Amino acid sequence: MNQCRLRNTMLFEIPLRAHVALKWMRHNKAGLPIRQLRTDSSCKAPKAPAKSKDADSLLNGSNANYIDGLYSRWKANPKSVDPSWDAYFSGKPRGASTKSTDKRKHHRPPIAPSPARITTRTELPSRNISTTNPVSTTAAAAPPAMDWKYIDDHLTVQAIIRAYQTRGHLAADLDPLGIVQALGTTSVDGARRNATEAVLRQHYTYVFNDLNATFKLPSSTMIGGSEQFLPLKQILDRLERIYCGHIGVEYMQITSLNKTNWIRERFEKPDAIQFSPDEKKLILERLTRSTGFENFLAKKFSSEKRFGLEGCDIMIPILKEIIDRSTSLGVESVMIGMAHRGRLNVLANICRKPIADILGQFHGLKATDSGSGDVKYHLGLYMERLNRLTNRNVRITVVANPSHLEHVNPVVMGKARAEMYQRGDTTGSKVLPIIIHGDASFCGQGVVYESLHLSDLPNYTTHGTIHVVSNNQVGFTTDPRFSRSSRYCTDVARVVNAPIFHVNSDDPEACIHCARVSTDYRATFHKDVVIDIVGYRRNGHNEADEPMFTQPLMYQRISKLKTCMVLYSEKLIKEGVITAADYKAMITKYDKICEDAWEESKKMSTIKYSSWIDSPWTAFFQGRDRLKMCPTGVSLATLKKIGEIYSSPPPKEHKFKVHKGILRILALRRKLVESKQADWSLGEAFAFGTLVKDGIHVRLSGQDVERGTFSHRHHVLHHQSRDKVRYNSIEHLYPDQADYKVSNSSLSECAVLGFEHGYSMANPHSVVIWEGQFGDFCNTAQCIIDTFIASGETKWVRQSGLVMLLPHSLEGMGPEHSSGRIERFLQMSDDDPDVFPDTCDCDFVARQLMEINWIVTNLSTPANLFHALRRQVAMGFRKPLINFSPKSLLRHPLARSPFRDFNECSEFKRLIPDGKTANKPDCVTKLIFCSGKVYYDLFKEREDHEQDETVALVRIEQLCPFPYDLIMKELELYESAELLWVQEEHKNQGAWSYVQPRFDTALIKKENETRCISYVGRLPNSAPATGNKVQFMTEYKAFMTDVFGEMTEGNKQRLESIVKEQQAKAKAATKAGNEALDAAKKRAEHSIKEKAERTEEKVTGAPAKSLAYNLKPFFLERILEILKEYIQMYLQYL
Ligand SMILES: Cc1ncc(C[n+]2csc(CCOP(=O)(O)OP(=O)(O)O)c2C)c(N)n1
Repeated sequence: MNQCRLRNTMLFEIPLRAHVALKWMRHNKAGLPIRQLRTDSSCKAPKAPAKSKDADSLLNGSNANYIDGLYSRWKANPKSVDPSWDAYFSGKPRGASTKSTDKRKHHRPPIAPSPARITTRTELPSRNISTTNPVSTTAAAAPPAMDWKYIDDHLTVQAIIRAYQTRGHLAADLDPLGIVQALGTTSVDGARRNATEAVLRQHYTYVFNDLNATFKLPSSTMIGGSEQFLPLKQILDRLERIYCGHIGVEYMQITSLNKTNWIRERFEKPDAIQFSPDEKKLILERLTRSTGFENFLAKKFSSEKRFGLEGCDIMIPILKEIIDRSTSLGVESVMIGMAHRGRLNVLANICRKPIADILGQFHGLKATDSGSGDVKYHLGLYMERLNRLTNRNVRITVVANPSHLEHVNPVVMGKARAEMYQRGDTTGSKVLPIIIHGDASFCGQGVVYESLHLSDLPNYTTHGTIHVVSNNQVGFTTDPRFSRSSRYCTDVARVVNAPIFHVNSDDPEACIHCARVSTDYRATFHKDVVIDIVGYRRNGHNEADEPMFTQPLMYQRISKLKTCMVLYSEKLIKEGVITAADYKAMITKYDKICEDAWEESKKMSTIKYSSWIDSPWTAFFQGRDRLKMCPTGVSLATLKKIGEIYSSPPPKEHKFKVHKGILRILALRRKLVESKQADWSLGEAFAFGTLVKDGIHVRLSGQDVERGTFSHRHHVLHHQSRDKVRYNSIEHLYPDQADYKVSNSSLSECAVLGFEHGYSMANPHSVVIWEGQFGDFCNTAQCIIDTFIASGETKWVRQSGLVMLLPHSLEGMGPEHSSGRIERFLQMSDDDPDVFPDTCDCDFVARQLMEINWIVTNLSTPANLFHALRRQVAMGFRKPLINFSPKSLLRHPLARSPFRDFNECSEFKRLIPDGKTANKPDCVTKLIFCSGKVYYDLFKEREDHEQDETVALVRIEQLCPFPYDLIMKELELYESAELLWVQEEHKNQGAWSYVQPRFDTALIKKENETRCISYVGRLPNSAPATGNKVQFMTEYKAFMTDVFGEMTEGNKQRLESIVKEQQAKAKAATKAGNEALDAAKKRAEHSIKEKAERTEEKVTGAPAKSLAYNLKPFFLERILEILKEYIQMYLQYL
């Protein structure tokens, strides 16, 4: 093909007549032009154009190809070709008869001198410009019809090729039921073809007059293999076979030419799909296992739910092929996510879980370990095994999943990503995620779209996931036409430019070819790819369902269909690849394996949930005392070192231009470090810094987390004049530290939280944190919270130390920026409110944490955040931590912790007693329990109400598990005080409904106790908060009055005078600032003027006004900024 192109280029400057001469020379076989024009094996000469009988026609043989090229060039730019060709193509008459009206007759341009005679440009034929006006062109001057047709025909053939490539899949024979499209309904050339005019989009009939006409194949197709020219019939036949056969190749939406060419090659090249007899036998063998397994289960448990794969049995050989091929390409770990359909088959035939163990799940046996377990088609699995074909070890994981379809997708991706991180696999060549989807759920569930959007993000990519759709053309009882608006169930994958291979499940070889191409595509381009196995569901949704109720016609057809295994065995027998006896032997062999397993399973009397675990963490648990907690405090030197780096701009050698505002923040941080105080940001940084110092990988992900929604974090600094240059001080604390990865995520809660949950499952020696923008938005990830985080350990005996940070507090920001819904998390906590635990147990704290499903905290100090985060890896087990983070507290002057609260003697405080009242408990008349930010409101109001000695404020930092032991101490200390629970959340929200019964349990436990706890706070409401500021303040005042009573007159006056004093101070500060500003302005102006005059006079000797005028705004601006900062700081400290 290239040779032909070269030839055209080389001939390009030869004028028309010279070309005629060249044609003659070709017959004489002499010189360079002869070689260029000679037909060789790789570039066969085409036949003459269909209707031309004229042996001398310019448009026959290889000339046509040459003229094709010339014509294209001319079309783009008429001046790029020799003027004689210009005249020819534009139909300008030059000596030829202008009277000819015979459109079929070739219009020959005038004979020019032979190339040997053309020596100078002046000898070229002159152009007759006067007759070229297109409007006045007579019929005789019109382009010769025969030539135009030839060109048009070529262009048409090219368009047909393109149409097949782009839309051929629409007419592919994909449906084994034959319901979706009827075959050969329309033909474009009289032959039976699938590609209807609707696919080709045009009436191309005129080109089909002669199917033997030969056409030059464009470079955009590979259907010719090494051939450059093909007769039209062959072109159509090949295109039909490739694009409208059993595979629908949907790839032309991909924007990368490299990728489309790569795919084209894998489907278009002649003999692209080839299988040796051994390979065919292997496919049949695997099909036999797949079908045999379902048949066996159907025989033994006819009405038991198993969500059989029948109708899509080819999925097992497809998965096998992907795994074999990937393993041979270097993959060491395969991570599978899938729903119910065919899951048991995957466990048996892909993971090779002993069939007896699977059958044991049907026997209804008692479990010997704790947890509530899950149905058999949700369980996870982890197997290390030798791949016999590649002789390599491969780890196969099937991630446990809930019924909630598709929600396992991001979990699988996150787990795969984490495993890649652990293995140092930066390209995804060692870890392969495979996600199996149902057709209805793939297009119906939003999480699919959200997860696909993670596929190419730098901190979330798995470097390609292979998606396999088990498309049985029905979702439970709903037909696709009622369940989706897109043509294909896979259309959602087009958004990430994934190639999609639709394939008829009854053609095993086509299916395996798609598996091969998909595996190689992922290995080559590290991108997502989709295989859509179009099959059917032989039974109802589950084995007890009657499908004829809702899909009668479909099921009448299905009942007449032979299984794929039978069809393929017949094919192979016919081809002579196997004999009928071989086939029978295959079936018998697998049947025996199942029967033996059945006998084995009968011996089982119990089952173990823990033998169905997808992340066993064996090394982590081995020899570990789970109740032993490591200390979380650190040395002062460590704090100082981290604090110093965290509060410094990037070192000078980085030449990093930092934003002025950031420099101010760093300076404030530095002051805090110097005064040995930590605000929220420092507390968090101390946690991350000390964790990475200890070799613990920390990952913080969520929307805008790099800066922090409330602009308090600023972990990633951005160079102010260079794009993509960033600096993160926590990455540069210690030379041998672990990785700290902070990453802004896509705007998704569900997929990102799922992803991080999956990430946390891979390695217990990491702290993985997801932060919600506002806690309110975590409910769009409710499914992940409910089905994975809250209950994952109980159902699947596997642990996760994921941390969720949910900004929460009522601050007048409206109903949807106020609540992380504490009540929901507490309601899902699995401790019994009526059982008082054994608080005398010396391991009480650790045991309580170990036995709960998750930890819920509402912290009020930076030091407690530090200890809580560090405790996540100090525990001998892993537990999810749900922490409700502050908003205004991030900068609250009281919400600071001294460094001593982080030191080696310090630890996490589950409850913070009142330091003020503890010495004189007898004076206390009210004991207030609260949690989170409301403490600071209460603290201020208590002061304002002058009740510092009579009201005790106790903060419950860890709501769940409930700190019974510490609560008891408080109850005992303030024995005669009234008990109140005060919260800012509405009564039906917040922690009240969780703490109330637990307080009751504690009070019942206490001897001679007659008190009970009362609620003070907002009234019940369906919304989490009001959106009206006035109402917000009214509510606030009302509930504070409920706590502390009306203020006395004296108090009111005292407060008013304090407020007035503060206002006066602020006014004075502003005035002083303004005066200072004016004075500075004047001084600056004066000095600038003087300086400028001196400079300009020195330089030019000219009057200095202009320079001073230019410098003035710059200096003034700077001075103004400094003063503003000064005033702001002053006001802040007032
Ligand atoms: C999120 C969610 N909604 C509804 C269901 C109930 N449900 C279970 S299977 C199913 C049909 C799924 O169809 P499809 O995705 O095509 O998979 P198939 O069962 O046909 O293999 C439905 C609606 C569910 N499990 N999860």
